[in-house]
Amino acid sequence: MPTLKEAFSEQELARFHEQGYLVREDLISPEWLVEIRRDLEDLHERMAEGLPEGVHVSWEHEVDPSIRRRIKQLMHAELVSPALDRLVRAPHLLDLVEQLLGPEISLFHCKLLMKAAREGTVTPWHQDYSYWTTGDNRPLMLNCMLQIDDSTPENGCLQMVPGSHRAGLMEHRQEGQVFSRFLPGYFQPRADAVPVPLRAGSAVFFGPLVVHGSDANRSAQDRRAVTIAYNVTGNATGGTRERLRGAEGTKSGGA
Ligand SMILES: O=C(O)CCC(=O)C(=O)O
Repeated sequence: MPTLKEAFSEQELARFHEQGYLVREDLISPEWLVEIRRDLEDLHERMAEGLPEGVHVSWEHEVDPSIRRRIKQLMHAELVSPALDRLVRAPHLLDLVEQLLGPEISLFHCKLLMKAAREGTVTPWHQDYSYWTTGDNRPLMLNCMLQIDDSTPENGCLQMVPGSHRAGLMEHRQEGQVFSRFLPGYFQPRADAVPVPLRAGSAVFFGPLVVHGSDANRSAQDRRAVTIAYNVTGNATGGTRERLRGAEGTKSGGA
C-alpha cells in the first residue's frame, strides 16, 4: 500500500467519486521528467521517418504530407521511451491506481498527446468510453494523464466537466479520423467546464465517463502529455496489453 504521505486521502477519494477526476501534483521527480523529455527529443522527425513496430501515430494535418509533420497522438508510447515504460509499471503509481481501480490492474494503453506549439489542434468534448465500449466491457478504466510540459489555458490544457461521469454514456456523433467521436457542440465553450492547468510532472486521474476536451495550442509552447490508461484485469476480451498487478500478476513487474 502507498505510504500515508503518498496515498490519496479520504477527502481526495470522495472528490474523485464526486467530480470524476483528481489531480496529483508532482507525481514524478524532476529527474524522471528530464529522462522522459530526453527520450522524446526530435520525436516528430524520427516518427515521420518511420514508425517502430507496434507504434501507431495520428498526425496533425493528416491530409497534406507536404506540411511539416506533427504528431497529434502516438499510441503505445512505452515502446518509444524507456522512461515511460518504467512509469507505466512504477510501484508508487500503481499504488495510487490501486486506490481508484482496485487490486487487479492491467495496462490498457499508454499514449502521447503532443499538442505541438501553434499546431496542436482541438480535442472535442467526449467521454473516453465512447471509444472503449465493446459490449463485453464495463466503464471501469482509469486514465492517468501526466504533463510533460506545463499545461495552461493558452497551450490547450485539459478541460473537465465535473460530475458529468454520473450521467452515464452519452450519445456521441462521429466524423473524421482522429478524435472522431464528439458530443453535440463539438468544442463550443461550456459554462460547466473547468480548465485543469498543471505543472509539468503533475497528473490528473480520471475515469472513462467524465466529459473532457481541450483547445488548440495557439501558443509558442508545446503542451506534451502522456496518458496511461489502466483497466481492471479481465474487463473485456482484448482489454489489456499487460497485466501489472493482482492475484496472478507481479507486484511491480510485467506479467
Ligand atoms: O490531449 C488532450 O488534451 C486531450 C486528450 C484526450 O481527451 C484523450 O486522450 O481522451
